[in-house]
Amino acid sequence: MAKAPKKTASPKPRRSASNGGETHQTSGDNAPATARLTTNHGVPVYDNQNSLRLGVRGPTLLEDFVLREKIFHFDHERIPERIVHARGSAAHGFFECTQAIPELTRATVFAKKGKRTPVFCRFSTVAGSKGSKDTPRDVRGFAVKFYSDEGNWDLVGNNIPVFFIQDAIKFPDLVHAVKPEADRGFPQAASAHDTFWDFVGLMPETIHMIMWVMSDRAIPRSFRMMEGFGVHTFRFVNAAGKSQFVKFHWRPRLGMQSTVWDEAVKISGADPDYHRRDLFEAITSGDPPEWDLGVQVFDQAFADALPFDVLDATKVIPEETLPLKIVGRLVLDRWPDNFFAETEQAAFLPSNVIPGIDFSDDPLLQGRLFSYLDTQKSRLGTTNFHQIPVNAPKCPYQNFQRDGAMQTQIFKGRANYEPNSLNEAGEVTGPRESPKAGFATAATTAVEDNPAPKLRTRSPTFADHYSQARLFYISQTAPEQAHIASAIVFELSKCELEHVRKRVLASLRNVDEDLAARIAAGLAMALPPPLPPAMAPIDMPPSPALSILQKFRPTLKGRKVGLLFDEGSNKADIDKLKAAVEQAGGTVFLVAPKVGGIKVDRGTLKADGQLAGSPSVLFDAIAVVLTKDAARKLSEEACAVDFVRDAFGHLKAIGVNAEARLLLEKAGVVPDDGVTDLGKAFIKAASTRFFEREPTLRTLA
Ligand code: HDE
Repeated sequence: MAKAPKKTASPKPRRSASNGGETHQTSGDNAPATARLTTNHGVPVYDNQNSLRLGVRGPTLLEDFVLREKIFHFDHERIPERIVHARGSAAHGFFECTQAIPELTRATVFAKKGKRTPVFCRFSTVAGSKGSKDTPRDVRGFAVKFYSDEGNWDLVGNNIPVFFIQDAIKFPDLVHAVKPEADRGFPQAASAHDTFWDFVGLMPETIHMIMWVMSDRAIPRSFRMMEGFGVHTFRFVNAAGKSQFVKFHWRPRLGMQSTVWDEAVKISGADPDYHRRDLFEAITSGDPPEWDLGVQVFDQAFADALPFDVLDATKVIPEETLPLKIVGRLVLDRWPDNFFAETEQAAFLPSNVIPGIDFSDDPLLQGRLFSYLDTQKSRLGTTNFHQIPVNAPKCPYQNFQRDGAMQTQIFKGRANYEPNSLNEAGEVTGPRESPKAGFATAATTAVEDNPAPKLRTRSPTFADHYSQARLFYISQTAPEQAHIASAIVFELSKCELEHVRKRVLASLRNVDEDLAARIAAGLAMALPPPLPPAMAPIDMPPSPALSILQKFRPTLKGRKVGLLFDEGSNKADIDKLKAAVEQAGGTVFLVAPKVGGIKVDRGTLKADGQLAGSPSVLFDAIAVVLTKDAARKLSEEACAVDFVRDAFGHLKAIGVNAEARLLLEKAGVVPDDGVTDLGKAFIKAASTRFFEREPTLRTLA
């Protein structure tokens, strides 16, 4: 029998004596070379605690190459953050084709039912810096890199299907307007300020996206509970070269869920990494999030019959007009090994398409095709960023591009040009073009067939700015409309310039008179005359698919219950509840005033989190299991009272044993359908939120 290979893991570091009492961990005399600390050039390091100095207390010597290399590398650890979408979290996984569509596209990703393609997916906020909170009101990026066997395809989308602007030339203005104001450097990760709303009022094309961003879609509960969209119209091209238009939609299997505004604000203090942690926990606990990929495929005749231009990224094609065809699923099941190397260095490029996928002439998309390649040079510092493992294709790739900073490939031979005939001398000759297998731009109308002048102009087919904003608003339920109105009141209330507020109000009158009136009332302002629209809006039948609540199916799957207990709590009740929640697909997080172990009625129970550090905003529902004494004691503790009051205020279910009701009274909870005992009723209640409670709690616009 073959001997088991020797373990090469580092032996336990040993502590050695030190002169100044500093801690030394050493690899041991017989340690394998892999256990030794070395410089970046492989020289074993003798002491990692002290720099080289003249005498015991003298000056440090310039010759200390160990110190200089370590500090040099550290000094340059940061790279420029992304100019937008700086804050992000990512995971590896796979895309599985669930319905082959070779008649629509030759993209091998969709070639065969069951075919799996590895992916890397990064979610992000847009406006905030890399270290900003996870839960501002903002659009979320939803970027997927498919490592296909014919190259990388990057679907660099958002969780909102439309965009603020129609032409790439306005992007720097939009981003300047939303980022912290230039003179004062605030607000961070927030659109609630003058410059953003100034831009909005002056650019009516933003108004449809504004409706979405002011809706609860912009304060998602989790990345796992967000939809995703390719936004632009793209093209599918099949093997015969036939091309059609396509729009891409990601649908979360857990359903779409959001927070409420007050909750999102408080989460950002309690856990600025809320979404990152949520994704990390789901993946590392073996509960990988999944999405279905739906496509809307249509031809030119269909596009021509629509009342808007499919090249205009501020428009959706309602699902009721063109239903989604589900063609695959995305599973994110592996957290990156190293955040910087993978998540931070990931470079997505909308220009990364593969045979079978092509662009439309959407002027926003066309601008993006330039921008992303360009930005990688300043962010990652080299044209060779594609060689970083997270960016490198997983299929073979070779060409005659050479050299450049940080070249890691060692090319053999002298064939660095083409055509060459070096093969005739028996030398390596290099790769060649593939007329059949290669990416060929879809044969759409050639310019020669359709002579057009060069123009710097906007198509009149882009002029309807309001119809779809109106469609979005009328498709929402009453609580969702109230949230949109209240969000706009909140944001405009943060604007100091009155004329900015007024112009936005004037624009909103074209969306919906009732909405504008509610916002004016919320601001205590008079309604100005409507802004003259470039094109009079048309009314369309509501599209329930645009609403979160109309699609919501109650579920405990992927949701977290915070269970508060204290000394003497009934362990059997806690165990029973935990089992019931887990059986329904949820998880329980135990909260107590102290974490080390608390005496309950039978034994000791350790909490997962301390009460002061685990407010109820971090959970989807709460349960409270207390003795009468503990309830009395906690009624005097602000964090315990807030735990209950916030859960109630954020429309969450509260399960409670009889003895703990005292705490609820102290928190001003008026029991309703969402306040239950610890039995089955709680499991049902914890699977949803209680929006009907809201009007009793706060004045919404
Ligand atoms: Fe981006 N965008 N964008 N964007 N975008 C970037 O690329 C840009 C737009 C989106 O997780 C940058 O590598 C321009 C629409 C995502 O790494 C930059 C325009 C949509 C991400 C850039 C747009 C997006 C970015 C910054 C107007 C939704 C993060 C760093 C034409 C469909 C990807 C980088 C990741 C990132 C430019 C508009 C989504 C500067 C010029 C529309 C998800 O190149």
